[in-house]
Amino acid sequence: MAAPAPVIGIAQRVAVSRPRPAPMQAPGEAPSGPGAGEPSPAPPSEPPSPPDPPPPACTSTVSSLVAVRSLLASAAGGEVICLANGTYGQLALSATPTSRVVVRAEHPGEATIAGATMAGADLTLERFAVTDEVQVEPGSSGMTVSHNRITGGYFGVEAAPTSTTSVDDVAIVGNQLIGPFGEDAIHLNRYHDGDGDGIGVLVEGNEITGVRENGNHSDCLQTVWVGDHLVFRRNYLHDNRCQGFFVKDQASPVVGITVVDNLFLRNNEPCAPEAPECGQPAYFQVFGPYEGLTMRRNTIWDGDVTTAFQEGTGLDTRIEANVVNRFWTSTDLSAIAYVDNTRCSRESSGGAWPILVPGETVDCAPPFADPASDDFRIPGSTRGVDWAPGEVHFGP
Ligand SMILES: [Ca+2]
Ligand SMILES: [Ca+2]
Repeated sequence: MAAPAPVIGIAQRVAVSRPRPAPMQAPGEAPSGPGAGEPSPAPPSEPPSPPDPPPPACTSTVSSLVAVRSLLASAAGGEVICLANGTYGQLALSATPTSRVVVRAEHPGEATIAGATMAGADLTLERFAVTDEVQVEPGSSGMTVSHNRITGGYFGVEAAPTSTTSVDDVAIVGNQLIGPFGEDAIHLNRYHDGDGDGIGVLVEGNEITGVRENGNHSDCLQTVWVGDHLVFRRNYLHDNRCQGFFVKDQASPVVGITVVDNLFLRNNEPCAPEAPECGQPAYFQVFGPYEGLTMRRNTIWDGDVTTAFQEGTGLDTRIEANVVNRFWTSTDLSAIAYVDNTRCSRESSGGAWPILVPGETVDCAPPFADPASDDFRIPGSTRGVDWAPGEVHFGP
């Protein structure tokens, strides 16, 4: 097969285009990070995929944003406020009900909003067609963005516009995010597990496509400025030119990164017209320091796709049962647990992999079930994704 493209462009990429509170360190100038710890025992298996139940029944149906806001202002908790078919402006939600309030399209995908803001606590935005950014506000908690089709905005979903204030327990679940966006499909800052359930932000079951580098560092998922308990699972990224899963610029370790059962396919869309020489981003790119990183059963394949580790690692790092075309590191991963992975190439450039790589299979053409339909399961294998996109409902 053709030699992989050099990764130098990846190492030189920076994180954000918005104002930055701390100076960037050029790659290579940063300390190499703390030593890695002892490999941990295998974690328990993940819970099964949540089903996509029918939307909750409407308790009220209205046909204006003013009416939505009015109902929300007087909500006692537990309401499901539905918006009738139509095209509306930006939906600004702000409330702290005593229990969750859902605001959704009465008919999935048939109410279009020009973006949304979400402030307060325990609100769900569900089943809309969304043409501009969904912004979860700093200081909020328990916000859920669920089963929308988001097709515009500087960011598709931003949670949150802050480098300091935490945003607690956000869930971004089941959405379609279809680029191009001004920058990223999902942009996370300062996520935090406020309720102690082990999840600071949940990004699950989303389809992300059409994100192409346009010179603004166009990522499918970007997270910077430290957070804790990032959970990214069962997402379907395809036909992009993005950094797909990207963690960087933390002044202290991110505690808890769980990346499980995601399917990353094809990252070779053309550069956006605004940036014709944009280079080839890594589809999976994690910078240290962090503690408690689990990368398990991801499939990252098809085309020029790179899984890169840089600038340190940390305690309790486990890379297990993935099917990855190309692993690459510029940092010392020699003390991590790396077990039972299938890979085509595994490279280092100034970094190191463990001496012992139990269960590693070298295979540049694994017997995927049906690549033509993006079914990249390997029959009979416990490596890589255990689902296929055709079985999953994304969006409204
Ligand atoms: Ca939580
Ligand atoms: Ca970005």
